[in-house]
Amino acid sequence: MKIGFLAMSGIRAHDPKLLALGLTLPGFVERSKTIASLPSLGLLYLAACTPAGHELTYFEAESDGAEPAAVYACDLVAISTFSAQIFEAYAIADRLRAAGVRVAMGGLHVSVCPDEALEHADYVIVGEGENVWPEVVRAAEKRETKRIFQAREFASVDVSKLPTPRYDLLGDRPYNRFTVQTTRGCPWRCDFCASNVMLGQPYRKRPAEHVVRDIAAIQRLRPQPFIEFADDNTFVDKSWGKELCRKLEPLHLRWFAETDISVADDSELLELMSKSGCRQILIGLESPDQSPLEGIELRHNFKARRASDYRDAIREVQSHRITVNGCFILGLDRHTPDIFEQVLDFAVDNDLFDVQITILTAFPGTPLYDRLSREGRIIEQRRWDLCTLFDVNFVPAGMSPQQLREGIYWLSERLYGEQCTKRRRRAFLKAAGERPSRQQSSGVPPGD
Ligand code: B12
Repeated sequence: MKIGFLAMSGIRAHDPKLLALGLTLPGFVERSKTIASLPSLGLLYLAACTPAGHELTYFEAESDGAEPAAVYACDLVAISTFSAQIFEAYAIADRLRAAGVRVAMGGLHVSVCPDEALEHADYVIVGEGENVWPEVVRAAEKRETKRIFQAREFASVDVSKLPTPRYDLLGDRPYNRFTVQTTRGCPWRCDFCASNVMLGQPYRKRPAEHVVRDIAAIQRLRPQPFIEFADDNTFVDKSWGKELCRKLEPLHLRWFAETDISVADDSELLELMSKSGCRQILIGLESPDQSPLEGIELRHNFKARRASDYRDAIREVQSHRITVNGCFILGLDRHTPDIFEQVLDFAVDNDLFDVQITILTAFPGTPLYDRLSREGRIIEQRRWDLCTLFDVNFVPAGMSPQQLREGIYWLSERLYGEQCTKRRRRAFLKAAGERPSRQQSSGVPPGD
């Protein structure tokens, strides 16, 4: 069969004012460009797990939700989508099926809404795809009827046996970064986190040599790639993290990872990260002070316990020539309209190199979604297209939806304006020894 792998690309946001701001503020625009064009790692894994004897092609739908014409030549198309573009993905699936192409859909959204997806696809896959996908291909070959495949009915995915994703299928598309996974999962089950819905699984680490093997496959395509570790929390296990960094060092990479504040506890790890090419870590700080963080995790209360360390931790990480991208979620239950100014002050006072502000979002399948639904606080039910992190679709506890919107406009204009961006970065660039001709482009981590 001809099998197509179709990723939904681009960043989504509906709020017109925020979109307009995004088009004008330098920090915002650069960051969006950097991340908007990452390939779908999930699909590259599926391609690697496809039984032999099929012709495989990787496609991307455009940001306007249009599919490339060539995808209609496929017998089977695997679509991967998050919630924000699910309706665009369903429309594509409908068009493909009307043209006689069989469609399989998987990923985080359809894993929690499989019945909804089955109205648009022949095969819907719930959970991690690697061990299920060969069975889906066989079903499509035999033209079996529509059905839902549950990953839990197959062997669970052993991350120490994952194949190298089929990066070769990406051809010479102009990606500015490539994703590699080193771990799956996160021990801190935050109630808003949409990744957790996939994970009845514990936190899993891949063997460091397999990560190196996968990066070598990327380097065969692009000699000097910028690697984005597509993990939820890379450095939970510090000694494994050190082993990974030691193995990365000879590769002369530049890389980015998402992790938690505890990396700052281990200066040996930070030094190894820096030496092996770590340019930036993204940390979900969520709120500058402890109180709004109380209870946001289902267990551990990690972030609330560590909030008082945030300032020192940022300084410590950035002193190792690694920039911090501090993420804040606006609209947490204990946030009042003061929060916008608090975030601005925190970012400036602590020289945060990059800052990501997003709106609290109730993704389907999350404990947050259930709670807000129960409390009657979801404004429009099943508006998955508003799950962009930039649109308000709930009634905050400490302000009105309009105050939340206005607050994020106010904060975006200040945080991402040229003056403030320069000011936040000044200390890092100075400490980095005035060497940053490559580092000064706004919004992009040094070296990018
Ligand atoms: C890297 C990343 C991105 C990248 C790349 C996205 C891409 N094209 O794949 C970029 C920066 C572009 C991005 C953008 C966005 N992201 Co993002 N991103 C991630 C991150 C950190 C890792 C994703 C990843 O590579 N995972 C590794 C792969 C191997 O896992 P996977 O994709 O889930 O695939 C597995 C299974 O889901 C399944 N599967 C997936 N698809 C299919 C299809 C078939 C047919 C089958 C059989 C199986 C299958 O099998 C795969 C292998 O096991 C996640 C966090 C996370 N842990 O998922 C957030 C995350 C996916 N992003 C999220 C969001 C909200 C967004 C945005 C909507 C934000 C915005 N405002 O635009 C955008 C839009 C996404 C887009 N247009 O593609 C949310 C999604 C929640 C949701 N339910 O929608 C997440 C979960 C973050 C979070 N914790 O909230 N993102």
